[in-house]
Amino acid sequence: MPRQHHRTCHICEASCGIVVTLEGREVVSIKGDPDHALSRGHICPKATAIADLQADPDRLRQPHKRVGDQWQAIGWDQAFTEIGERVRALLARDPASVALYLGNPNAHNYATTLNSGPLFKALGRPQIFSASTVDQIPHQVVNLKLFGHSALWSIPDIENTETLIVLGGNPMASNGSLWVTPGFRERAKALRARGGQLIVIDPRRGETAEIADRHLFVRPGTDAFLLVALLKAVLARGPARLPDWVDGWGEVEAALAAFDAAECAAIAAVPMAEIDHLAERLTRGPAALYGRMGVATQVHGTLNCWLIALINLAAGQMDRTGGIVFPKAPVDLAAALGPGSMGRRTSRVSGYPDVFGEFPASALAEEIDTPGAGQVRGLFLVAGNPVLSVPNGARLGRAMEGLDLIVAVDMYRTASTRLAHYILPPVGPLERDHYGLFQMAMAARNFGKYSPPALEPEAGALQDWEILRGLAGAISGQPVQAPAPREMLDGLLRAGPYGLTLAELEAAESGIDFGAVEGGQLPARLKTRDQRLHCAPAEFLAALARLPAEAPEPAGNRLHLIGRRHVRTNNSWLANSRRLTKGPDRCTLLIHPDDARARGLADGAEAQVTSKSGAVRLKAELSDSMMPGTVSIPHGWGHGLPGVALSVAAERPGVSVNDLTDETAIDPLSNNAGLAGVMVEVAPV
Ligand SMILES: Nc1nc2c(c(=O)[nH]1)N[C@H]1C(S)=C(S)[C@@H](COP(=O)(O)OP(=O)(O)OC[C@H]3O[C@@H](n4cnc5c(=O)[nH]c(N)nc54)[C@H](O)[C@@H]3O)O[C@H]1N2
Ligand SMILES: Nc1nc2c(c(=O)[nH]1)N[C@H]1C(S)=C(S)[C@@H](COP(=O)(O)OP(=O)(O)OC[C@H]3O[C@@H](n4cnc5c(=O)[nH]c(N)nc54)[C@H](O)[C@@H]3O)O[C@H]1N2
Ligand code: SF4
Ligand SMILES: [Mo]
Repeated sequence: MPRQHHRTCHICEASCGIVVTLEGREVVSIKGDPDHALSRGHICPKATAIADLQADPDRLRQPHKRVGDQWQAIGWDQAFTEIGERVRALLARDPASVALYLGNPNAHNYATTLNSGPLFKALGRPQIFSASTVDQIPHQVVNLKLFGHSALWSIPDIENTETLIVLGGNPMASNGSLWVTPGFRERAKALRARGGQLIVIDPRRGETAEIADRHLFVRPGTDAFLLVALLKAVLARGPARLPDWVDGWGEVEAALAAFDAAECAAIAAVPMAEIDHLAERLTRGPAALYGRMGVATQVHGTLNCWLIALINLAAGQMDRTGGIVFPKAPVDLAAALGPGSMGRRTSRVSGYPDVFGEFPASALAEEIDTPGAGQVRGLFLVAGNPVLSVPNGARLGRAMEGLDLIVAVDMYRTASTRLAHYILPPVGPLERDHYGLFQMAMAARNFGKYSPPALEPEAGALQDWEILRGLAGAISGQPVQAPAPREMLDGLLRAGPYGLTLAELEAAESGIDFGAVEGGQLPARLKTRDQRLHCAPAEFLAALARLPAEAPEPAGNRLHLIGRRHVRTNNSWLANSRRLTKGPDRCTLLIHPDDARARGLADGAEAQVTSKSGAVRLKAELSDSMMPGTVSIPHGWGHGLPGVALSVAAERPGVSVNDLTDETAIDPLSNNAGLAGVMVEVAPV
């Protein structure tokens, strides 16, 4: 008898409701859940790939140990015992010699989030690196400095706005980020049907720009200049419309006096008339300026996120229905987690101050390949593939080859885990429970859903959190005594704004809807000591003062490299699903026809792309969707390294854009990687 399970898709932030039909252990179908108030039946092609993940013969189902280039399947007891001994030996020689890299899927697993602590503790004071510093950490720094808590999130209120400006995000491909907005297309359609405008500012006219009212090109990496010009244009239309709980505005205005809007606009290559139009829309009706990945992953990432907040504030859109709103999730992250601290220690080699306890992922390689006390000799990779996802991943891969011990918690042999000494795989995707601990705090509706496992784990299989506790126990010699994740979640829900129990949430198979997100949450929810919004942190003002001297150098004959996402990929890890990889080659170099012609490069021809970090060869795809002077290569490819055991991905391995990116380009305010606008040379092969 087929049976149905209502679940949340755990693959990306959109958190769509899905209905999985199973017969025995076989997935019969995966469909959108029409009764899910947040996603309203929407799914993307990746949801159905959960069936491929569950059934994939390449997915590891028991621990593996590498001896030379041979892999042996071993039992959990042996794995934990051997790892425990080896880690203790490393720590005895040098207590600072073990590091962790935490990858993106951790953010989609509440149980690992709540259970990493014991492993950190068992490792003493490990250096911690994560995908956060190749992604969203500037947003968190701005949350901390302005609102008092790194996890106090705000999002555009798309259902009530009249103008949505998207800067450096492509929700039509990514399904939204730091903004859980499943079915973006339908929401954008509704916005336009009510007479609203969607405006996209991006060096590529991508999938979101294609459905927008207006698209503007911006020179990669110059958004801070654009945003300064826009803020000045907003203020030129009248005084800032500030709520009375805002401090520091005078210092912001004084700092802006040093800038000329037209000069800034020229650096960004955006016409001043367009900027005036944006300012007009922002100050007219309910409107929201949203910035994401493309503006966060810059050396000015924090400055960008801050300026975006200032523009929304000045235009009177902060904490306003139809503007920028603060969702009210069943678990209040700003109450459940600490606010986040910065600058308590510095990294050994380059002296980067920590941000929320993390050093830049870009600095992991130098911590491994630079000798001396505190040199990293052992590495835990938890759900990450940094060789493909971190700038100059090739250097990191070379460095990792020399490590004494790598333990990967992952279910595949990837470009990174192939170098591990042990791979510890978790259960299949349908064999664990799910609650969107982080996602619900940034959702387009106030909503919650808990998904129990749809399948019993296979015999002897462990969940990620059980593996982390097993490792912590094996290293410390003390079994971890802590409540089960379900109990922890129950406590967090009870303490949350709706006082729910886990049982109540679990009983609602399509989740519980707590209604529309709304303005008017501040100042009550501010976590600053004085419950006021501090809009002029000293280090942000100092960075703004440095900005004029940091305009990108002229490109000359070189081109600016940017990335892109596609709805059928998810970072590096869904490339082994045939139903996703079918269709045209997606790992191509997008280049404007004029730039291609100038280099004698034909459509479909092989191009060599060279940067100061390295070179790759891939097929050129000519397209006037690219801003002239700019090329794009997607990330998450490069599965062709020896020892990678992904049989479907091996047919189309692609190349890694992070062989070209620059591990030294780092936002000093957040440790985030600067990905936007790496300079490259392009030539036909
Ligand atoms: N140039 C460039 N680089 C980028 C980006 C870009 O746009 N351009 N994007 C950046 C961003 S936003 C991110 S988030 C990072 C992603 O960077 P990473 O997190 O390092 O990489 P992923 O590709 O997400 O790899 C996830 C790994 O976890 C494994 N995995 C999947 N699910 C689970 C699970 O449930 N448990 C365990 N234990 N393992 C699991 C997968 O097999 C895979 O090996 O890449 C960043 N790098
Ligand atoms: N299908 C799919 N969905 C995903 C993922 C995936 O890999 N595939 N990854 C997930 C993850 S981990 C994340 S973090 C989110 C990210 O989600 P988004 O933030 O929406 O990321 P992207 O789709 O990469 O869009 C970034 C946009 O920034 C533009 N851009 C690049 N450089 C610049 C610049 O200098 N200035 C401006 N203004 N724009 C620039 C790019 O052209 C691109 O259109 O997506 C998530 N969802
Ligand atoms: S948009 Fe994201 S959450 Fe929704 S079905 Fe696709 S992968 Fe899953
Ligand atoms: Mo990400």
